[in-house]
Amino acid sequence: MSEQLIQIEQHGGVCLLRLNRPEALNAFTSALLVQLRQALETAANDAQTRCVLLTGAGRAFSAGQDLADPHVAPSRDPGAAPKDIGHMLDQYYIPLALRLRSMPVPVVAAVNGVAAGAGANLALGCDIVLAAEGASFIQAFSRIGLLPDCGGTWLLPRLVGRAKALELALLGDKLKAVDAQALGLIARVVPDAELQDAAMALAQKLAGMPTRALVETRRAMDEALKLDYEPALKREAALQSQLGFAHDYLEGVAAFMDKRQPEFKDR
Ligand code: T3D
Repeated sequence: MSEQLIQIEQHGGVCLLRLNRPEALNAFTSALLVQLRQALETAANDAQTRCVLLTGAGRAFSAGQDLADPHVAPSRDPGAAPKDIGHMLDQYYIPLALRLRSMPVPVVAAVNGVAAGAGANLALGCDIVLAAEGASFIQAFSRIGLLPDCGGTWLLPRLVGRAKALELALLGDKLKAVDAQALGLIARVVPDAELQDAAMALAQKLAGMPTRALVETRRAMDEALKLDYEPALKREAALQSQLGFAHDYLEGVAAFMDKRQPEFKDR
């Protein structure tokens, strides 16, 4: 049987996915990337799952691409043909980044330690990012002669503006979680010992909310980034129109009027 590189736990409506190569700071091998993609696909197709929570085992979230992986690491043999990193991105990382961004449920990242390179940017692509006080973010790419991938060039300027994005990307310095929050790169920071409980409480809260409305909110915001004001207003109206015909809107209003807790069902 192949090694379990993603631990999967179901907690009610929350599917917890834990990157599980702690001895290598959860660095991504192709096997880990495949298992993560499969786990996300399973969660996406599981009607019980209403929120995904992504975290790392051990002291790191992820150190990014495994630089010891012979499939991607440059060979030291002077006669060896160079490897095409773009191919690795096309094959593994782009589908993964797109899958995370298009999940039919909200995705929370609980960054438990260092998140470097692809590890940082896959976390930053999640819907809500929580980090432990001791966690950090490193755009490690420039340190090894690369540029930020896994959405880094798209996400960073949008999250923190061009000036800070370029500073983070060019220098590749370690950014503490509190500083990441102050910049607007991540949503929340909690004491180390409280991260897992805080992240699970947040994920459970999201799991009890109207999933479809949450996912359409993500979609509307991502689309609005590419639109002018008026087209964005019209796009909101089109998506709102669909939500207005769905069960959860009727239920939300009825529960409000009846002064009871709503039971949301749409996904
Ligand atoms: O290549 C492609 O396909 C393109 C895709 C690129 C995407 C990317 O992610 S590029 C960026 C790759 N990541 C990095 O460059 C980060 C490299 N790691 C570090 O800079 C540091 O390890 C950390 C800052 C993340 C943590 O530092 P520290 O001091 O807490 O831990 P450490 O001692 O450096 O690492 C602990 C172990 O994990 C160590 O192994 P050992 O000596 O105990 O046997 C170290 O070699 C290993 N490790 C850490 N990061 C990686 C790694 N092994 C393989 N790949 C890694 N990325």
